[in-house]
Amino acid sequence: LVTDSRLSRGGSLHDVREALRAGCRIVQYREKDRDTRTMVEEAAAIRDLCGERAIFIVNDRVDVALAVDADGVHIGQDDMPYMHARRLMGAGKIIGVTVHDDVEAREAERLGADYVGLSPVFATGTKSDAGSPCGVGMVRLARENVALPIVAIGGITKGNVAEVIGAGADSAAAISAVVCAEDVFRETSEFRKLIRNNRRRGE
Ligand code: TZP
Ligand code: MG
Repeated sequence: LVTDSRLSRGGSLHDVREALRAGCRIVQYREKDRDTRTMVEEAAAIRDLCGERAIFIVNDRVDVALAVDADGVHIGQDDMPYMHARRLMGAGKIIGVTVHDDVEAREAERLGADYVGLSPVFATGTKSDAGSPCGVGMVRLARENVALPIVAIGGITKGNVAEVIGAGADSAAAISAVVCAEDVFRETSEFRKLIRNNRRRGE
């Protein structure tokens, strides 16, 4: 689950609670127009909800991730460069990097990233500067090129998640498909089932 209070119906804390109850294992706190104090307060609350049950990642903000002792941070190609983020976060924390193709994925792996977020796989209205969709073919190509976990993001729905996982993504991140749903618990449960049932086995 990636949070988005602008799209959420019941608020991000509600979304996280429901998603965790349905078995979501990774939560990313993503807010684009919050002041820093609010971000730290919300991130701390979500970190507490995640506890030992789920990995907690903060989007963009290394300072917020450090302030609340999150498990990691997610950085885009225009965010803090990987090496600086690593120096600040330390060796024990998770750093995920957004990539748009196999070349960027290989570079993220070379630098030492812990996972890549391949983005956007499909068209999305949630992130205006996401760029053009790379498609399921790029999931396959990235899979052939990196051993790192690949998280697919961008326009992921229950209708396409099986194909994305089947193409080699290790997991999928959804915003609108989950937080805009009437029942976040049910939606997350259904996503979980689709992901579990379509993982490539033994690869
Ligand atoms: N990064 C790449 S696409 C995207 C982000 C944060 C938005 C994904 O949102 P949705 O609603 O799941 O398409
Ligand atoms: Mg970013």
